[in-house]
Amino acid sequence: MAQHYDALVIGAGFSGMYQLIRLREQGFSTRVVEKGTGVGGTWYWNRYPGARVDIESVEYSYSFDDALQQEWDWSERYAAQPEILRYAEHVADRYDLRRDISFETSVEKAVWDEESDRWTVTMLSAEGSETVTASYVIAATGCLSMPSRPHFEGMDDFEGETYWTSSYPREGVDLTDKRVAVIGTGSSGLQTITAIAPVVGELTVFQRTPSYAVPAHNGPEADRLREVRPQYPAFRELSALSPLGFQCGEDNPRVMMETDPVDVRAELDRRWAVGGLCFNSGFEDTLRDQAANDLAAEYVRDQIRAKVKDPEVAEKLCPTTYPIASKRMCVDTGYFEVYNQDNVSLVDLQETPIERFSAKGVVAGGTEYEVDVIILATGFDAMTGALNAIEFRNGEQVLSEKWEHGPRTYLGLMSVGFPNLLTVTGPQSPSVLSNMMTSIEYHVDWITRLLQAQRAEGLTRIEPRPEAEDNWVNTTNDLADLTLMPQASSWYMGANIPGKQRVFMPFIGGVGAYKQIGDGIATVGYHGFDRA
Ligand code: FAD
Ligand code: N01
Repeated sequence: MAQHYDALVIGAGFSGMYQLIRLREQGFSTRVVEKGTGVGGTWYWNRYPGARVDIESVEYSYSFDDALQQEWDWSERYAAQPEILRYAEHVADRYDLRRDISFETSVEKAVWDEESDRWTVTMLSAEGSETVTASYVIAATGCLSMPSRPHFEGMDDFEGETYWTSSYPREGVDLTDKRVAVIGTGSSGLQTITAIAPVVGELTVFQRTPSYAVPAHNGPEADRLREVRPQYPAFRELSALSPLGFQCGEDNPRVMMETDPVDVRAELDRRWAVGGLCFNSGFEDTLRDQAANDLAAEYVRDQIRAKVKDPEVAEKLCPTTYPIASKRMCVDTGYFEVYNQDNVSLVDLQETPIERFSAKGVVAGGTEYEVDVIILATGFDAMTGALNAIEFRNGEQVLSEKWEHGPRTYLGLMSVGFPNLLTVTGPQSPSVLSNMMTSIEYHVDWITRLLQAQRAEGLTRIEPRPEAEDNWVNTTNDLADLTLMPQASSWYMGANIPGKQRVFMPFIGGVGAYKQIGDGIATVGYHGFDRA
């Protein structure tokens, strides 16, 4: 007989870990299954040089236990990957999580059984295949956990070392004095480039599309912690109700196009000086009015021009082909200044595309760039990639096939045809448009409350109604269409993956508004769901 669990949780990143804590507290038998050898998810896999958060550490951390937030000291305003991984491991130790986590095990398939209201889940590990059953499957598989690895002709011919930022060796790589190529200039690329430029011999950056980046103004976190700690619960409550899941002082944002240009400039200057992702929160029309967006974008381009000495290189680093903030903005720690170093050069792939890899390096625009190491920072099959990689099946219906033309969910939590399958930060929830920790905690709490309600009411099945899903999908799309977001070829749109349907995947209505909707739906007995 297959082992049975109340809940099977896929993934041991911050979502899966917190889900385990909550379900255990409520007495649900729970097993977590994780591909990696340890906890931490994103922060376990992405060990590339310079990896760090773009949300301040006092916000990008769990809020569910005041004792935890009181005892943990963040060293920096924007913590780096090793510190975040230590934090994840601390949480695993503190709440004794590992005993319910199967590491180095991958969930391959889950099949719904209408008779028993259970999922039969097949997973693979070095020991072979194992089948278990679960009343609920909770996919905590991550929005940015399925790397996108484009193939370049001749990749196998390259005689040097090749690394992907999304699976960078845990022991690190000695790049001292080496000739290094970095392909990709999103957040991962920017952080890698900034971190390795001082140590490598030569650095060649292959850029297809430049990124908008705001300075982090990173530094010690001690003062901020002293300020926040005494009022942490109230501070977290404000974040949970804010548009982005962290606080940007945007309680009363102005309309840029109705504001005196001198005041606009002063506000942008002020936000630039503070640094970080709050740069865009001063005006509510930045993301919906092209003229406002152009002003903010030009402000950032001017900053780039001021930082980079060579005007030609500066222009190449200036993003012009998509609205500012229509891709998640990068938060940098001296990225643009790197191009003032003699050992750093930029190859603009718009002018000279990569033709192939050779034994000695990368060939672009007829030039062979000889290097010892190639680092690829080419991003992720975001939001749906990890979910679609699992065969979720109910009879003839498979989730990845249902989602072929884009994800269809109710609240980003469930999808019609797949009862008792819940997704943490699933598509059509705020997820990647927010401080993910806030969104993760909200979803996990919502799911836990649901499972408690099911148990209390003696119910064993829940599934969204088709009309609720249709309405939610339409709402999500309509909201996105009110903004400039769909104009960008972003991973939010699935545009970075060849053949993937272009559809704006996250819910853009804001974290606070989403919470109010989600709370309301739960409070009235799960409106829009069929329960039995
Ligand atoms: P993940 O951390 O992605 O964990 C999912 C886990 O599921 C992984 O460990 C994976 O191995 C496992 N898994 C997936 N499929 C299977 C399967 N079939 N079987 C078994 N295991 C499986 N967000 C922010 O808000 N702020 C930031 O500053 C920030 N920085 C980021 C930096 C990087 C480099 C990246 C890639 C993302 C960043 N994010 C950030 C987003 C980040 O993914 C979330 O903040 C958060 O860590 C997600 O946690 P999670 O548990 O939901 O998913
Ligand atoms: O991935 P990306 P990422 N040839 O998709 C290029 C989070 N994150 O890992 O834009 C050449 O942004 C691609 O070019 P283009 C954060 O949410 C946060 O950097 O498609 N180039 C692009 O430049 C972020 O948004 C942090 O033209 C190719 C790059 O590779 C998300 O994760 C740090 C190519 C990919 O950029 C993803 O960021 C890291 C090809 N064939 C990640 N294919 C923080 O700072 C792709 N590219 C918190």
